[in-house]
Amino acid sequence: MKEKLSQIKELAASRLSQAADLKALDAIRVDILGKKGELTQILKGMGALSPEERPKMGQMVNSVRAEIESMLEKSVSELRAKEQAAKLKLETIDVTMPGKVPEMGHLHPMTTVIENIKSIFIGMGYEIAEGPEVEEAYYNFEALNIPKEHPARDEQDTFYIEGEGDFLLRTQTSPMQVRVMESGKLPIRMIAPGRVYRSDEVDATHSPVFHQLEGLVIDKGITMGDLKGALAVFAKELFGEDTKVRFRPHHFPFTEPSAEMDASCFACGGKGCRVCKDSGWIEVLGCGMVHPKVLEMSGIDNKTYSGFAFGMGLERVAMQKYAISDLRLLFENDTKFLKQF
Ligand code: 2NM
Repeated sequence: MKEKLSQIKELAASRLSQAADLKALDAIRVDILGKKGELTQILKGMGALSPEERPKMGQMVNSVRAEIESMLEKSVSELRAKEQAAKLKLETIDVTMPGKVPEMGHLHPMTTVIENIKSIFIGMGYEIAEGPEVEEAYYNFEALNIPKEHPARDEQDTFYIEGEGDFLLRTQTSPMQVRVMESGKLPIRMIAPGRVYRSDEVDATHSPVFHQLEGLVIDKGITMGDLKGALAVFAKELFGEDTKVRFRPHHFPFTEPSAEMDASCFACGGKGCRVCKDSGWIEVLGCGMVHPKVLEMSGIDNKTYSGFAFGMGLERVAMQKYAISDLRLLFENDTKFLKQF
């Protein structure tokens, strides 16, 4: 029995020295010290001993048990320390490593241009009016002096919505201006920015969806002089203090007289370059005095009130400002392109 005890002790020592983790140590504890463990089996076998031998054997078993327990404890704390050290090593942070730089986004060039133009007009006291892109045909055409058989309808034929009523995707933002005129509050000083739609094929200068910004000023005694003054200031703010403007006669159904405004080229100052195609001027917007019939249809007394209006394509402004040669680049959302702005 003595021999058996020292065998158990040796085996325990050798198994403990080989145990790789805390789980293995626990298995050893169960195998040797547990209820069905080897040491317990010996205690159970003590019934066969003589009464004199029994206490001696008991003492020996207990002391072996105590020894194994203390070896176990030592192994447990050693392994714990080892596991802790390994864990700490894994979790070590090298504060000298270069960090991952998060990619910063920025505004789309179209957004920059729109916000830029909006804030110029806000600075001049204009209010912003935004409204539906699906419009009643009346607001998009009739109310702007473009009756059913007018040729201007073909030029900007759009997408009609099937169903009850006469609905379409607006071809300009002027329906919003009609809505503001109809509301009856005067005077008016407003801009209407937003998406508009035309049934055009996509190419370098056309898209079935694009952005427009139109403006409207109505008050007593507004003249073409007010129009020219306001738009000259706008051009200076958009393209620079030295910018000059010129007006060329034009025709729009909703204004009379009508004009197109050019600004002297901001890139070459008017000498002629790639941006202005050697003309020294860039076409910026259409404008005119609101047609008396348009005022009348919206319920404004055209004997007392007059006004001017203007409209511009915002993609064109962005393309000129940033020297972008193909309109499609503004819609493709290719980050290689967008990162340049
Ligand atoms: C343009 C050019 C000229 C315009 C006219 C109106 C309204 F509603 F007052 F009649 N809104 N916008 C206008 C005038 C738009 O775009 C090239």
